[in-house]
Amino acid sequence: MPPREAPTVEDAATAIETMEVRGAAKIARHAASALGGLAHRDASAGELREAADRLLATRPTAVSLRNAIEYVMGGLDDEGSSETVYARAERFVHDALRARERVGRVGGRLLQGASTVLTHCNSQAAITAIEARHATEPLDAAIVLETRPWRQGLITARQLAEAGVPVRFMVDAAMATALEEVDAVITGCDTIAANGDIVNKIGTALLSLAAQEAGVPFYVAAESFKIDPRSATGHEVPIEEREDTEVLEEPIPGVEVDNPVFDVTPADRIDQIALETGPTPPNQALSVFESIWGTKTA
Ligand code: RI2
Repeated sequence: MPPREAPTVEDAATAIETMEVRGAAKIARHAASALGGLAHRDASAGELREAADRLLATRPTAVSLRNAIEYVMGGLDDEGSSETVYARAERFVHDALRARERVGRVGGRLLQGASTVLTHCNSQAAITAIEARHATEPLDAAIVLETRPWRQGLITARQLAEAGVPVRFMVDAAMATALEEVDAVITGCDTIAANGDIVNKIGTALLSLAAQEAGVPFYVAAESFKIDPRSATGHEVPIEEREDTEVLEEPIPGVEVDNPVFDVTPADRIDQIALETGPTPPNQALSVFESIWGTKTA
């Protein structure tokens, strides 16, 4: 990460808030880069702490953001300096990208034997896994759900099509119909709770239920920095509520809009999580976090 290319803290915070930069891993890398850039400009410990708070307040659900910030800011502990903060930011960005490649390979192996796979929302970890699977043996199709209200499924559909994967695009409500011909579901996630529940884009919980009913395996692709040791279950993770206008452009008098953008998929509906260390049963994800990040976070 060349320091000159690092965004300013305010630019990074605004880009994350407005979802110009989105995706659990990408927002974590973006925040780490911004802190690294600030540290490189010899910011004081106070300025760095203020910047960390500003970045932390941008999006509440994805623990990847908090883990990245805590890891980078850990450079201030034990006589650390802004130089240590910069070095940690660089290391986080580098390790996060390497972790995604590994997650992709692990996820690709989990999808072996599946000819038609289905995904929801836009997760670079899940896309990397689908691409890895397709590279080993061509898929018949990747079914991509639209993912209301932001329609991030469109980004996924484009990315997979550009990678040469045959894509079929369906509305969210068609998931049960789609599952009749799907061999495996794979999604990303924003947070994995200590018990292995995952928090991902709204609709994932329903998808996991439909997959269970249809007897289709449900996999999650995620880097270990999306594990939240402080949330015992997914229901302790704060769920972001976004603007009403994302759902209903024009208000209707007497109609209230609720727009929760994430939901909780219980651990017992997840077959395996593809972490960078290998396929992991959900209830063992926490021990992977502790072995990788336990001593590195602040
Ligand atoms: P990667 C996204 O959140 C989606 O919920 C996606 O499944 C998750 O982050 C993980 O994405 P949003 O920022 O880190 O679109 O795998 O709200 O790219």
